[in-house]
Amino acid sequence: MIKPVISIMTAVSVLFGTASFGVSAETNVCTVNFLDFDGNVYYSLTVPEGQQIDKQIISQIDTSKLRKQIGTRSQQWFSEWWGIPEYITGNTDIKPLSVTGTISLEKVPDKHKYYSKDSEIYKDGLIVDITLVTQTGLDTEGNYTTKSEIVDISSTCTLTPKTAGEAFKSGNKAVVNIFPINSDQPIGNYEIIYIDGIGDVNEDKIVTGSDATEVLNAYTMLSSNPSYKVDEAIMLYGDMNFDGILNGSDATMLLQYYTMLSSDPTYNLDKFFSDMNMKNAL
Ligand SMILES: [Ca+2]
Ligand SMILES: [Ca+2]
Repeated sequence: MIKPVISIMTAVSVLFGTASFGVSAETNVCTVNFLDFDGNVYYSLTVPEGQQIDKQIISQIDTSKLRKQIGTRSQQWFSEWWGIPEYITGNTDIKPLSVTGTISLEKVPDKHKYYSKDSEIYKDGLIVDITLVTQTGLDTEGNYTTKSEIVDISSTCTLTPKTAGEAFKSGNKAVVNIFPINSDQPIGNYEIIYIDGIGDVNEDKIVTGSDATEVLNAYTMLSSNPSYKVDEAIMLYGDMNFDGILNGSDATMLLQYYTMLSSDPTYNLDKFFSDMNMKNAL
């Protein structure tokens, strides 16, 4: 009675053993290549056919070097691996998805003319964008699908020089460089000029009520006598609204500026023109 059982057990054991041997001999080992953005092998591992890739191994692949500078304005970096099969059935290439960021200077600041060396360099009007193109997958024809967004980084950019004092240290013209945050490469630059003496029609290097009075007097003379020859300095420094003619508005503005200056010694013409929203002073 016992013998047949042993015989069957032996047969099962042999059969099992043979079957087992057969599987290991015939199981293929597949190479799984993780590619870089250019299609070169970045990381490689082997997986027995029919097996899954250990997710932990995938998460431990150092992707920090999957970063590529494209020209001076763009960078491409890794976001995720695309299309990892659940079971590996043959040699497999796995492509990376990426995000490409391109920085662009859309507009330099509005203000190009400065009237005080105490001013900060104004940033108003500056537009610097980063366009982010994120790959979301591959379509059936093998093309990347993407989504885009534009991020305004203007507020984090810095201007050099920072002040009109630095800019006009050795002349009345200067170039301002625009730097994106954490970058030592400017994204662009623009020229600024310094215009001295506006408002100081009597050329004593200070704007006071006397300057406003002189402008008002000249305007009064001009009103009653159109052929009245306005003093050159009054015309040059007293046309406060830059419209090319001398009138009551100029005297009023000059008086307003003098009033502001009297109550706040740090006030200056650049602040004044900015407060007055004087576009033609830019
Ligand atoms: Ca003066
Ligand atoms: Ca005027």
